[in-house]
Parts: sequence; structure tokens; C-alpha cells
Amino acid sequence: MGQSHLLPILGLLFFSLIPNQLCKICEVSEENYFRLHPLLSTMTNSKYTTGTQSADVLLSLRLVGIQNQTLIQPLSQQVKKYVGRKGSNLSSGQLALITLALGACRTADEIFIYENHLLGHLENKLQAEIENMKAHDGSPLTNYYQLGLGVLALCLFRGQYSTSQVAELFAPENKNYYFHGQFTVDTGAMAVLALTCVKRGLINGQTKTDKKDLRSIDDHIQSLVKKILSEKKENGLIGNTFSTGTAMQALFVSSDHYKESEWNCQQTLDTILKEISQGAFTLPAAAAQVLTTLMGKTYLDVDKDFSCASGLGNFNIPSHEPDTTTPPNSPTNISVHYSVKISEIYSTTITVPSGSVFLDVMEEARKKNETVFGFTVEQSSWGPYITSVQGLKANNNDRTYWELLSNGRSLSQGVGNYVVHNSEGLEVRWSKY
Ligand code: CBY
Repeated sequence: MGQSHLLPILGLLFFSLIPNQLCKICEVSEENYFRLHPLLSTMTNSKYTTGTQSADVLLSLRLVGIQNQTLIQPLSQQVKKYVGRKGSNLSSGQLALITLALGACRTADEIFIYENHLLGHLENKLQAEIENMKAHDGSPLTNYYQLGLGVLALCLFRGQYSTSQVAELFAPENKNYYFHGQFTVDTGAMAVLALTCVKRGLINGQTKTDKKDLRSIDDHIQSLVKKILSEKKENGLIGNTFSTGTAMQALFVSSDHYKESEWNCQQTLDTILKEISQGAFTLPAAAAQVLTTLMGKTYLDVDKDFSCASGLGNFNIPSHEPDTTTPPNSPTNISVHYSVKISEIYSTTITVPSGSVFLDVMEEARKKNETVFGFTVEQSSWGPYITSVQGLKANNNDRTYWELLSNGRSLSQGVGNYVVHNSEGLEVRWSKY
């Protein structure tokens, strides 16, 4: 074959390689599917306390292609009932997550999205977040993770948003990407997913804009990807155990922004599989997020017009809880130091059965002294969240919250989940993020 014939073939080959370069994914191989069983047990056996937890699980099951209707139908009903109950009290991120879950692929649930004007409500919620930022020194009503989810849902479902406003909001130097001056991987990763969706829309000509916005969105993705990669730990985790799944999704869809040598995806995957076997993912929201990623999917795969995948159609769904998550019914007691710190420190020693969680300690302390150790709690998709202690309430406008610490180190689990140890020093501290 002459050179003149080879050229077009080489050209074709070159172009066919480009899409691969834009999306690089590593996923669990079929012979390792059994290692995902603990995630599916957590997702299918827990009683969902909030509708957003059900939405997290529904979204994940649909994206990975589990079509078992006896699992899917009740979840979809719970999510819709929750919308009916909470109505306009849903936050921007909750509404976005619910929309993603109901419209993850082509099902009859799509009607619910339109009949209930979920996209219109979401547009208003995002506007309210922006208004709050104007009135309160750049702090949104909720947080930037939820703003990211909101923009992502509007982008995927072709709602209304302004690209120049998105480009301005998601500039990497924005304070909302940082807690205590530290870059938050969860938040940055969600922003990369949202910005990538917006960028694809611009490139495909779905949304009209000037070149300036496209360039600035691309620069933001570049800079956020760099920050995400700089949070990579020696064992491959990115941020911590619970942010790694979302971080991986962000890296899957942005592989034109880093070199292959900058991230060993397989190492990260292996570490996550090890964490699963050690029982790290006992919350449905945590299990759902990471399952999506491990099956090589991202939230950008949400497509209400595309038939539901059947990748894991025949996946053997475990029907009972794994032994690792049920702590032994041990009669032994342990004692811990517990303190509440505002500017003064209030301390006590508490005895609880071994296997108790942080919340059990707080409840015991409250029994001893309601004035000093009284507190309020709310359910979130990540379990119970402490909203006030001694009547002092956390406030997003002031960026104040009740931080959980053990022996002076900030915890990466919530009060309902963190199992306490003998003679540990536990603290709830009035903090500013
Ligand atoms: N989701 C949200 O709105 C939450 C977004 C999120 C970035 C989230 C982590 C990540 C996620 N995937 O959902 C987040 N946390 C935020 C924004 C916040 C702030 C909430 C206030 C606001 N502005 O909206 C705030 C106050 C800084 C915060 N998280 C506090 C805490 C502590 C809660 C203590 C309490 N008062 O009960 C705590 C326990 C940290 C501490 N040491 O005090 C905490 N968060 C943790 C540990 C976590 C992780 C949970 C992991 C787990 N296994 O339980 C987390 C996944 C998450 C939930 N927070 Co915040 C981050 C991580 O470790 N990777 C959208 C909605 C629809 O679901």
C-alpha cells in the first residue's frame, strides 16, 4: 500500500484514539465482583432514614445496571414520597440528587420529574444559594458540594443556567472549596463533574456562549484536577476513604488534564477494595457512591433518554448482612474522656459498652448533665449530624459547626458511625470551617 493510502487510515486511527484519551477508566474486573458484596449488602439491607439516602442508592443501582425491580421499585417510591413530604424544603443538593436518581436512565420515573417541575425548582434553589452568597460574604445556603450537584443536574437535564455565572462561581480560588484552609476533595471533585458536563455542552454546541467562558471553565477543571491529585496519599486514596470514589469519577472524566504517570488508578482501586473488606463502607450513601465508581461509571453517565444498563443484571445480590458489620454482643464496658469545647472546656468520664459509637457517649453525658452536655441532632444522608450543643447552633452563614475530634485529631466519620475505643479522648469543638 502506498503512503498516500496510509495517511487517511492513520488519520482515522488518530481520531478514534481521542475519545479514549478523554475518558480513562479503571474498574473492578468480573472475577472480583464478589469483593463488592459488602457494598450491596449495606445498600440493600439498611432501613433508609432519609429520602436522599434512597436517592443515593437508587442512582447507583441504576448506573451500575442492577435491574432487580423488587429492589428498585420501593426505592423509587420512597424517593417520590419524600419529595411529596418535604416539597420546597428540599435543599439544592437534595433536589439535584433526587432528579439524577429518578432520571438516571429511561424509565417511567421521568414523568415525575416534569410533573413536579423539579428542574424549575432546582433553578430557583440555585438562585437562592447565589442570593445568600451575595448577602453573607460569599457563603451559600448549604455548601459548594450541593451547588456542584445542582449545576450537574441542570446541565444533564438541559435546565436553565448561565455558563458565565458557572465559570465565575466555580473559580478554584473560591473559599467554599476549602474547610479550615484545606482543599476539600469531595467538593472539588463534584465541581469537576459539573464543569465537565457544562464544557461538553459548549463543545457540542448545545449551549451558546463566547470562547472566554469555555477557556475559563477549562482552566478551572485543569486547576481543580491538579488540587485533587495533590491530595493523593501514598496508598492511593485521594483525600480520605470517603472522598476517593468521587475523586476517581472526576479523574475518569478529565484524563486530558493530567499525565498517565500522575495517577496509578489501579493502586487506588486496590486500596478501596481492601477498605471494603475491612468494613469501611457501612453507610448506604458511602457504599452507593463508591460502587458507581468501582463499576467504571460516573454521574456523567446519567441519561434519561438512554435505556437502563444491564451490566450487573445477573449480579448475585447478597440477602443478609455481612458478619463484619455486626459488632459482637460483648458485655465488657469501656470508659472514655468526653469534652465539649467552646472557649472553655467541659469534661467528664463516660462508661459505655464496647462497640458503642460517638453518639452513645454524647447521650450518656447528657444524662449526667443536661445543661452542659445537652445537644440536638438532625438526620442527614450520612447519618446523624450534630446541630447544636449547650443550645449553641451551627450556622452556615458564619461557617460555624460542631467538629468531632479524637485525641485532638479531626474525625472522618460522623457521630452515628464512629466506634469509640477505651480511654480515648473524645471532643466536640465549636469550630469555624
Ligand atoms: N452533601 C452535603 O451537603 C455534604 C457535603 C460534604 C462535602 C460531604 C462531607 C461530602 C459528601 N459526599 O456528601 C460535607 N461533608 C460538608 C459540606 C460539611 C459541612 C456541612 C455544613 C454546610 N455548610 O453545609 C461541614 C460543617 C464542614 C461538615 N461537613 C462537617 C462534618 C463533621 C460533622 C460533625 C457534626 N456536627 O455532626 C464531620 C463529622 C467532620 C468532623 N470531624 O467534625 C464530617 N463533616 C464528616 C466526617 C464528613 C464525611 C462523612 C464520612 C462518613 N463516613 O461519615 C464526608 C463524606 C462529609 C459527609 N462530611 Co462533612 C467527607 C469525607 O470525609 N470525605 C449533599 C447531600 C445531598 O448529601
